[in-house]
Amino acid sequence: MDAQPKYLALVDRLRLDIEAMPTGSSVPSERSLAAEQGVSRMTARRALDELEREGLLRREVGRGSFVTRPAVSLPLRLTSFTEDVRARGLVPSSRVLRLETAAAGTDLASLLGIPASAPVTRLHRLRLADGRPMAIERTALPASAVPGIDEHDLASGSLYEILESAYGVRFDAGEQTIRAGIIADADAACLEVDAGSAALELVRTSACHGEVVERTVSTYPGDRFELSAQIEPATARGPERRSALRERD
Ligand code: 16G
Repeated sequence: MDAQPKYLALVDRLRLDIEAMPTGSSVPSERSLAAEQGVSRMTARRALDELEREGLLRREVGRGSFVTRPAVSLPLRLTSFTEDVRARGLVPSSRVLRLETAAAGTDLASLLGIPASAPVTRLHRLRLADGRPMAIERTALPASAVPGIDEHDLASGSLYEILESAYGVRFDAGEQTIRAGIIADADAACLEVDAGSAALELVRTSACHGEVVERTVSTYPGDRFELSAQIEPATARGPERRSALRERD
């Protein structure tokens, strides 16, 4: 007996194809899928139903099916920019745009869970991969958690590696929000995109032993990046699958 129903094997194959296709491309119809893949139309239909449920395709009556991307708030792994870029076989680097320590102020204080008068280190970096600008990251760190952070080499080093080796901070919890934005005038030249163009903003708050140590807003050019996630049936149990920010085709 097959361990996996036929339509699920087809879903796995199609998911890989669809993930490699640009948004809006057309997906083969039930009938051509059945013929191409040597399965029944019922199996092809169930596979398309499942992909639609996962948010990977949209069906339009009378027109066919088209590739979409799921637009939801996603659980992500607490990996660093450095790790993500290295995993793609590229060389990460940074340019420090701003580094200063000053009072948090009310908004940041409430996000970090500290008094408004408490000092916060603000670190703004242009992040590059193989010398190409990828994102601007604006990080705020409660200064009391990272005394002397500005003495570290933040231009060539990884913040997460420094936090771990020098301060014993290894993030064990975090929250991430993904939102649309606009590239500000001040960021346009650095990112080599037009001011006012679309941005993808990832806002991450990371904590270690219940204490927030980082809040970072990462601004990526919206026309070059997309967020892709492995998704599972609502009934799935076990560890979360991965999500990844990747360059668009
Ligand atoms: C990632 C994190 C960011 C963190 C940075 C550290 C996201 C959305 N954000 O970009 O919060 O500050 O990594 O990178 O993934 P680093 O260790 O390379 O300096």
